[in-house]
This record gives sequence, structure tokens and C-alpha cells, in this order.
Amino acid sequence: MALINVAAREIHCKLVYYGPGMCGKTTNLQYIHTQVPRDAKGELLSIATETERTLFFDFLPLDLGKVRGFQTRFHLYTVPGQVLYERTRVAVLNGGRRRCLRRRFTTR
Ligand SMILES: Nc1nc2c(ncn2[C@@H]2O[C@H](COP(=O)(O)OP(=O)(O)OP(=O)(O)O)[C@@H](O)[C@H]2O)c(=O)[nH]1
Ligand SMILES: [Mg+2]
Repeated sequence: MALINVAAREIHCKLVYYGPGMCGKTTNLQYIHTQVPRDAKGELLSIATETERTLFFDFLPLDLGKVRGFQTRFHLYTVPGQVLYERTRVAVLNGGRRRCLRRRFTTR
């Protein structure tokens, strides 16, 4: 999902990794974090169990340059794949949308 903030000249793009447990969602984000230059990435935030299973989400913000004068800001998330975290998966998907909208309206 992408939001364009014309006033701030920013494009916010949210990308969520959604899939079964242990399929490699978190590992994928960790790999991207190691490959992207320091000035183009923020901290990788992981909320996980003691056994490294995602408990709530992983989050990685990326700034990948400009497109026609608009700064691109990517927000990469993973959800927990374990079956019992169904509500958390929905919250990450919906919550992300609300966060993007709130930022969009407060930067004006
Ligand atoms: N062999 C192999 N192992 C992988 C690969 N990707 C991830 N793994 C391993 O699979 C296990 C689970 O990977 P995670 O990235 O934590 O999986 P996840 O999808 O985030 O799992 P949940 O957080 O429970 O949803 C870890 O031990 C990884 O090291 C891969 O491409 N090949
Ligand atoms: Mg995970």
C-alpha cells in the first residue's frame, strides 16, 4: 500500500511480509538490513520470543532515493506466522495503515 504526501513531496510505501511460521520472513528482512547502505536505512526493530519467533512484528524503514522529486520511504514489516497470532497479524496490517495516515496529516 502506498500513500503520496504531495505537500511534503514524499511517497510512503508499506510492504508486509505475510506467510506461515518459519518460512523466512524475518530472515529476509535481516538480510536486506545487512545489504542496504547505512544512510538509507533505519534500525531493524524486532519484537520476538526467546526462541526468535516473531511475537508482534519486525520493522525496517528504508529511504531509497527520489522519484520525480518525491522522496520514497519504504516501511517493511513482517507478521508472526504462528497460527495463534491471527489477531496480531490483522493488527499489524490495519495498524500500519493508520500510522501512515496519521503521519500524512501531521506533516502538513
Ligand atoms: N535453509 C534455509 N533456512 C532458512 C532460510 N530462511 C530462513 N531460514 C531459517 O528458518 C528459520 C525460521 O526463519 P524466520 O526468518 O525466523 O521465519 P519467520 O517466517 O520469520 O517465522 P515466524 O516469525 O515464526 O513467522 C530460521 O532458523 C532461519 O535461519 C532459507 O532460505 N534457507
Ligand atoms: Mg519472524
